[in-house]
Amino acid sequence: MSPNSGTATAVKAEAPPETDQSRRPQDALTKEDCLEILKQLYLARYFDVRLIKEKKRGHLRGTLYSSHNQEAILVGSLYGLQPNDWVSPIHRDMPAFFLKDAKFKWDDRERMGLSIEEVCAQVWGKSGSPGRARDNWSHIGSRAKHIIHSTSMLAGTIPTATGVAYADRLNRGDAVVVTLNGEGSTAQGIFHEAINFASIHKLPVITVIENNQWAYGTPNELEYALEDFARRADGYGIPGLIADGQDVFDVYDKMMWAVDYSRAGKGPVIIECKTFRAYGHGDHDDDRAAKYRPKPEVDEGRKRDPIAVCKQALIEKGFLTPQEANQWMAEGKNAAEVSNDDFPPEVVQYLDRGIEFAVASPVPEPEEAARWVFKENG
Ligand SMILES: Cc1ncc(C[n+]2csc(CCOP(=O)(O)OP(=O)(O)O)c2C)c(N)n1
Ligand SMILES: [Mg+2]
Repeated sequence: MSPNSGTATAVKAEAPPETDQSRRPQDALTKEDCLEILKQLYLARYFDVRLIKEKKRGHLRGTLYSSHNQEAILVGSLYGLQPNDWVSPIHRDMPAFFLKDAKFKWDDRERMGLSIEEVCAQVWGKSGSPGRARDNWSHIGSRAKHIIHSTSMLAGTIPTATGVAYADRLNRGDAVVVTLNGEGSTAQGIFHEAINFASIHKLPVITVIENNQWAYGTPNELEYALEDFARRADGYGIPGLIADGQDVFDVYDKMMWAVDYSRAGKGPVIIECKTFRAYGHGDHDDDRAAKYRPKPEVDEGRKRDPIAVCKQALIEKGFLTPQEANQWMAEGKNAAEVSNDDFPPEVVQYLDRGIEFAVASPVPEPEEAARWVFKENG
């Protein structure tokens, strides 16, 4: 008897329309949407370069995990979600905390994302922040805003996301849960356990893998033996899509396909977004990374800046003239080379407001250190 015989039929996931160019979700986006998407890319980039500058000036403590060159993954994954959908960002995804549900309402404190004030206060370690200076910057979340708390344990958020999706289904909800992870996380056993469970129970968990080709000092070829990471999905009988992580509209297309699929109750999806880590693992690793990654590899990986790729797409869509595209030129520049004039003024003002709030916010009282460790009385 062949080991493959038996009564169970092989699970076959619906084929994703990776080659179908006639029905792209991006083609339904209005000009206003597309310009907002470009602005959100600027916003994510400006957050990153501004924090690098603030840290160099000695205004910040803690490690900075740059999302430079990976912004299209954040914006493209989040833009089409419903407010009640859940997201689970990790260390490299700081802008995701304020980009969730930001579409046209950055300043609305009621929206289903953290405000720029809360996120900046978290980075500055102040009491006006969700974490109240008790932990690393990126270790924030909000149950009320449907953001799963990030942790240091790589892949640790995927089982949590699976549990959130399971609970939502039991409560007859229609939310999808989007987890963002580096490709390094996928070597954890819990990655397999969580996705296996989600696929068996057809839970709406969309796992975005930001494949930036490095996990700290470990390159892709020492992380997995497949050509495309997305093929791991085959082992769970679920779709595994590949997106161009530099192209916000390609990420959006793959994400919207996955959202439709998962929301319809068909189960989880993995989306591998191919990109490249711009700097070291964190700013403490920049000098070492310059030695363990050959310069030609870094130049190649950063050649297609997501802001430039988006502008080109908008020109082709007829939503931007070449003159308008040249108005702000942040692309291709490191934090040290870029100035406020390279960004739309509203982007700079938005961050200014967050930073002003953070700086003015007090540090927590010393008595707080012993609070929220054990169950509080009353
Ligand atoms: C379970 C676990 N193992 C190791 C670490 C230490 N660590 C933190 S980030 C990191 C590399 C992560 O690489 P990747 O998942 O590709 O994300 P990237 O930093 O490239 O965005 C490692 C090894 C950890 N936090 N958790
Ligand atoms: Mg990585």
